[in-house]
Amino acid sequence: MRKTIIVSNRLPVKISETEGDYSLQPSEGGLATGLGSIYREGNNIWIGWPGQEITDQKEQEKVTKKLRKMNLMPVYLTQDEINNFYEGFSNETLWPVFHYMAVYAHYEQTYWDAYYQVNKKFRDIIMKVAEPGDTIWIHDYQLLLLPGMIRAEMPEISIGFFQHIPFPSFELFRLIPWRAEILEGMLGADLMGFHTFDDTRHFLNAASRILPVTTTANVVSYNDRAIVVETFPMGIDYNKYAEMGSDPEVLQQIKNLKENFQNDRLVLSIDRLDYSKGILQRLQAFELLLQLHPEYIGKVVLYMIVVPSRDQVPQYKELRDEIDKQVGNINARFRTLAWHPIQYFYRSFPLETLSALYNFADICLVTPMRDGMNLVSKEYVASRNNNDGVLILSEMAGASKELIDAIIVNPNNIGAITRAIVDALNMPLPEQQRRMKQMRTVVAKFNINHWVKLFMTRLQEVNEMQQNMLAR
Ligand code: GDG
Repeated sequence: MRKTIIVSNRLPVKISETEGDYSLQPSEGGLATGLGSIYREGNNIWIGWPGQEITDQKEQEKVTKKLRKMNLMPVYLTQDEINNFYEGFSNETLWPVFHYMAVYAHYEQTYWDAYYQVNKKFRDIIMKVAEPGDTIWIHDYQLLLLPGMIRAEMPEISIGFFQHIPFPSFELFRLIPWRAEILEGMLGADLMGFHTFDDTRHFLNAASRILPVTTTANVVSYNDRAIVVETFPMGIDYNKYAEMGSDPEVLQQIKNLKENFQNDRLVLSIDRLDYSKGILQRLQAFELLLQLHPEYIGKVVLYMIVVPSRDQVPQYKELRDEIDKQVGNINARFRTLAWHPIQYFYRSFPLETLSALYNFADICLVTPMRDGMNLVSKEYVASRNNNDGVLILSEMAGASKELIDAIIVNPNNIGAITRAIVDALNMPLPEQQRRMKQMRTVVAKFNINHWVKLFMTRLQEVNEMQQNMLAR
């Protein structure tokens, strides 16, 4: 029977260990939910790193057994591989360049070597299970070489690739010393997907400038194959967020928030710690708001959650220290006896708390410098069952191409963010509702299931086209 193989760096599972006993919990992320309908079926499978270093072979066998029961298959990484492939090439080379922060990029041969080797490791494991007629869907920037490596082994297999982060303009991409190898790897796929039309265009442009290929509209001709490159903006599990608003635990937390912030308007900000998220600029805009509009002192609160991430890496640690400093300064400068301008949390929260905040916040402030899509903006919209509330969204987030009824801002323009907050605070309810309704229609329709179906259907069509071309 033909099967589908999903491949991503991380498996959709959380592993916890107590005294040598490993317990596995499925993760609740959007991608895991969307792809759940695929990998849990029949003999389909999801291949990836379980997210924890397990060196002992016996332990590995135990965990593998448990994972296999969930249709998951592990790729175990050593600490060295985690350091050089994941934290190194993926997060210190590709991540900054793809997010237009090239000054943060390190181009290390050891990182590249590990990236190549780990992509090969993934390939070897896939080769153990892949059979002719199967479909393979590979995800994201950690595995850019994998489509090409599989193609070399199985020329006729159907391979889809989706990139969750931006694809930068050619002028940025060309900086990477291994740019040709990366593109060759990606072009092993039959169908390549990005969140936005600009990412798609940038990829096509980079391919045609760097490799001896011909491109027409959205097709790259390379090595006698036609690779289709298209835009698939990813959605969320809309119903989950809409329905969570009536969950008793969420309702209780909303009640608590109402009691704590009786007279305050709440501006919500949720991100992982990352320099691409524009957290410092957001703080500056909020400070400017209080400076230019003292009437909001004592009345507006910025509720800011930063989820810990990579904080052993110097740039991330510096960012964290700088956030601490700015939050401290703003709170010291503007606080009153009864009111704190910024409620800042450096930790993650359960989904119920997030949902309560999405429901309660008057404004959601999402101002990344670059973001592939940005799911927080969509989750806020999906949670607003009363159709009120205002989303302020950076034009650099992929989501801004769909959520055009948000207040769209350039995240580098601090004054514009401040003005957007003022506009949001003063937006009449009918206008809030008009905008929110439009956005909810978009988020509801183009949800995660729609996205998965669209990509898989297109992959099948492209594969049929390839088969016909080969038969000719
Ligand atoms: C990549 C791309 C693209 C956040 N804090 C908590 C928490 N979250 C959840 C949110 C949301 C997710 O994390 C973050 O959304 P992103 O859009 O940043 O997704 P990533 O997977 O990190 O990033 C991005 C995405 O892929 C999809 O293609 O949009 O551009 O960088 O779902 O709700 N969840 C919980 N507690 C928290 O404190 N439980």
